[in-house]
Amino acid sequence: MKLLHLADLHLGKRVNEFSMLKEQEHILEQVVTLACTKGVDGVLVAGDVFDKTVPSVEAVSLLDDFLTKLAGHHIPVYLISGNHDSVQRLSFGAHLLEKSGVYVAGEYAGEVQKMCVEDAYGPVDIYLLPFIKPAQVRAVWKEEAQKIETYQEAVSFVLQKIQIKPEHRNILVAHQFVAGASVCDSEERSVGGIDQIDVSCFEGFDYVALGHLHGPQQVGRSTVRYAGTLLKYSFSEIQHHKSITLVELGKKGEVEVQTFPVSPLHEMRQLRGSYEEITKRSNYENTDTADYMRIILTDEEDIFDAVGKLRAIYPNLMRLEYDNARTGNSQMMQAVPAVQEKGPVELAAEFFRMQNNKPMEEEQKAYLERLIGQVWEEKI
Ligand SMILES: [Mn+2]
Repeated sequence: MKLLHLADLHLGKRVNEFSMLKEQEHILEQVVTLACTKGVDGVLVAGDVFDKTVPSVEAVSLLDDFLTKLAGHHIPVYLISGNHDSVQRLSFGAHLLEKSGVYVAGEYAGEVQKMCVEDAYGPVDIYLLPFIKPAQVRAVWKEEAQKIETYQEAVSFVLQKIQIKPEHRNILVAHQFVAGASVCDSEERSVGGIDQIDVSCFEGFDYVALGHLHGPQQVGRSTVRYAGTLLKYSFSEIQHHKSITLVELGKKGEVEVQTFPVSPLHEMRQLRGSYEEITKRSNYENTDTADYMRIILTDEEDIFDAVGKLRAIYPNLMRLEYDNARTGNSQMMQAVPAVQEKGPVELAAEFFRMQNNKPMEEEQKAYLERLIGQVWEEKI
């Protein structure tokens, strides 16, 4: 059985104010083509279908188009909601869609949706677990789950409720943050890593199709995998090789994972140099100037209307920065990842120290930690 594994489509996303709709349309066409040429038996979409809980009309019609095309080729789709999706909106028409072979698990209401399919080697059970938080699990299971506080406990609890048949081949589609995986700037993760779960939660599943983290990667074993986004959504992803994951199940215990590179309309890249170097024809004439650009100018003097002038050459200039003695940007830019690695409590504590000239007390820190945790937890 062959299945495509996709995740984090983020339809409707804007990157540095540039709409990604045309790119997304282009890349989804590649998905449909690959699905047809490989003769797949289904497409798994592991959450974050839309970028916003209230997606734009264009984003909705892009998904509509994609699902209609796959249904037209009689390729079933198994789709879950991610932390960016609105459960209710994604679930709209779910029962009607099932008739066309589109299975949507929008909301976790106590049962993990299970789809049973079959091939020459026997049954395959596909479990669809939407993005869950501890509070949701407590709300559904009441007393039984009152002690659940962490994501780890919540996901373990929910998965233990599933009576998987060990003789079947079992697939799980999920949208969570598995500890040990590498992260990038376009993801929305919780504070202080409280949303992390351990890969051991997934024992018993032959393949785990994950969404949430945007870099394609395996976690723990080759059969627990983040498909990653199909496009680069931040400059921290310049080095990523975005791809479509194809999973092939043979008889029980045989799982093969392959990736197929995708090509966007425009690449994302970074240039650094003086205005003169960057605008010199011989330096750009053999390059794709329509790429999404981040340009770092090293001139000591600001260039008048640099963005306007540079866009005459690089129409898709997304970000312009200066790195010179005045901005001290080289230091600043090194500082940026350091800031991003810090949790909000740590950042708040630093700010507190700057404001008050004394460090935050342990009690204050603990209070803040609790408060931030609660805010994240209750945020739906
Ligand atoms: Mn995402």
